[in-house]
Amino acid sequence: MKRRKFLQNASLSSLGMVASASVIGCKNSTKNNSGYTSGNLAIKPIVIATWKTPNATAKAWEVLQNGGTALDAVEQGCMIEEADVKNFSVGKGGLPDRDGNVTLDACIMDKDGNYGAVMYVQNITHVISLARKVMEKTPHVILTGKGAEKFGYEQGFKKENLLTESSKKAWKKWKETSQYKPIINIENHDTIGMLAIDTKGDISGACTTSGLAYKMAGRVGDSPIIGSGLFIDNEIGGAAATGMGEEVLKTVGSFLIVELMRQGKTPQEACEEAVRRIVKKSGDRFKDFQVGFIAINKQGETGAYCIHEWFSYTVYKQGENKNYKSSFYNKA
Ligand code: SD4
Repeated sequence: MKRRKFLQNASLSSLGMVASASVIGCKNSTKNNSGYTSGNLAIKPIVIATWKTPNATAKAWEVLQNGGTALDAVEQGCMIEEADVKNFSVGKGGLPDRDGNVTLDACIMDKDGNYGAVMYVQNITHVISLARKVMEKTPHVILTGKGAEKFGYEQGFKKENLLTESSKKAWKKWKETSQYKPIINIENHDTIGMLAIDTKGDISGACTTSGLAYKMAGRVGDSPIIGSGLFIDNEIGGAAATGMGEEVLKTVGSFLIVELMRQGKTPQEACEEAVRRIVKKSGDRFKDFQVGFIAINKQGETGAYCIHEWFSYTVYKQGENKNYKSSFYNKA
């Protein structure tokens, strides 16, 4: 498992693509923590994602630069992490549950408020695309487990073994003690939540994960649940979460952030309020778990906040792909 420690503002902009990001007028004038002062201008296209995920944001950016929709961008961006076997929290190579089964959760939400999700899916790598199929090809919003898998095969998805040798090895090591206690930032935290604004100014979002490592069989976290792991309102903005899903679920964190932005808070202020809400409700327990949020508003202003140090997020805008260290609550 990886310990996530990233330098503030570490530049990842060597990925080569130089963009002609356009700007549109807006009333807000706010400096946000990704170093962008909007003045009277809003920025698009733009993509923001949880953790250090420069390849995913680069892919999304490429889609946006070619005039693609925010929906295509977030799907294709997330697919990069799903296929990356070195990411132990997403897709193929994700760490398994206690029984050694890799089970995936994902959701996607578009500019019109449409939403699709899959939960507890085995044997299919690109669950973000499966979630999109649920949204676009079924009368439903959520499919789970075997039903989702069956639908996937009908849609042409490939059956694959998602448990890689290194994840299997890590699981066997875990079984020696079988201790299930969250260890902040050292545990399984690379879930990707991604938000994008396209050249038309429309917002979409996606979130995909293998969930907490060594979870109980059948466990589903916040990531595929509308309003918790992800929420988009094209009039206002979007938000996504990472970390201890049980705590995000109890406060419906992403929906809360979008509603706080609707009330006039900046993305940064809204993320901070959502984290404070979780901390307050948890009593002393917050010391033992991590939660991080990212948010974007219609003007392309971004925000991020977490409970404990070392959550980071990646923003691709104006031709630059950068990773930022999030500010955090627990200074103790
Ligand atoms: C979950 N929120 O299943 C996810 C885990 C996560 O980075 O974000 N890991 O609870």
